[in-house]
Amino acid sequence: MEPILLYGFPLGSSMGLVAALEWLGQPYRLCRVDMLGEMRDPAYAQINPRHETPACVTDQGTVLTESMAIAAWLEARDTERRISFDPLSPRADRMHQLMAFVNTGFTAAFSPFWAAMEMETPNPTTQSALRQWGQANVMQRHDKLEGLIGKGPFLLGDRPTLADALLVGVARWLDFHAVADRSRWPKLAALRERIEADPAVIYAAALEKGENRPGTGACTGHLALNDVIERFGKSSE
Ligand SMILES: N[C@@H](CCC(=O)N[C@@H](CS)C(=O)NCC(=O)O)C(=O)O
Repeated sequence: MEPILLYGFPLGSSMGLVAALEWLGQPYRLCRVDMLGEMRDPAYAQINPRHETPACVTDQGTVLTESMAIAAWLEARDTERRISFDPLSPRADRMHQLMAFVNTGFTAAFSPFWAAMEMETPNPTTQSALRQWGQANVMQRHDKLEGLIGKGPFLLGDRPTLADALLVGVARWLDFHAVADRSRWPKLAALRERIEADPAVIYAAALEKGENRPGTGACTGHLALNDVIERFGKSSE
């Protein structure tokens, strides 16, 4: 069977993995998950007991969670090296390094903003402290990423890879939380503009918003979350 990527909306980090599947060009299916609703239902624990997206149902019908694990699964199947590099090459090492940076400190820096926004009983003092903490962290992680960006048009040279895919879903949180103007980091701003203008990213962002756009044709359709849970979910991990 074709793998199924469960991607979250609104503004999920998983949007970049949808773009990566388009770049990969192998048949896949999608399942759209409302992160503010159905992802919090007890039934979703059968897919991911941590109630997070992304998740992937592999071609073997097993559920794989965590962006890095899903990216590694895609990389292993990227025999034409469209979104990755020879695993024994220095460029593969560099790609993993950038992916790890994006998936850990860079992504985590935004957590206080999400926590402030999603407080069940909003407390302005706590929210302000969280935002202040988040602001310092996001700025610092952006400074570090700016320093890591090379001269090529994308993170690893002249074509987008899994590293760009992980970045594009998360980087836009800077604008959403109005942390700072993206022009403060010129290399990152130019990189984001390039990735965001990529047809696969435009396609993935449109799907996330519930719009229908033609992609490469690699996506053979969407499945309803209930069906995915029923067929592939398990009662405990
Ligand atoms: N470590 C996980 C984190 C995934 C993650 O944080 N996903 C967010 C959406 S981008 C989420 O599901 N958050 C839970 C929520 O919004 O309640 C991974 O890399 O896949």
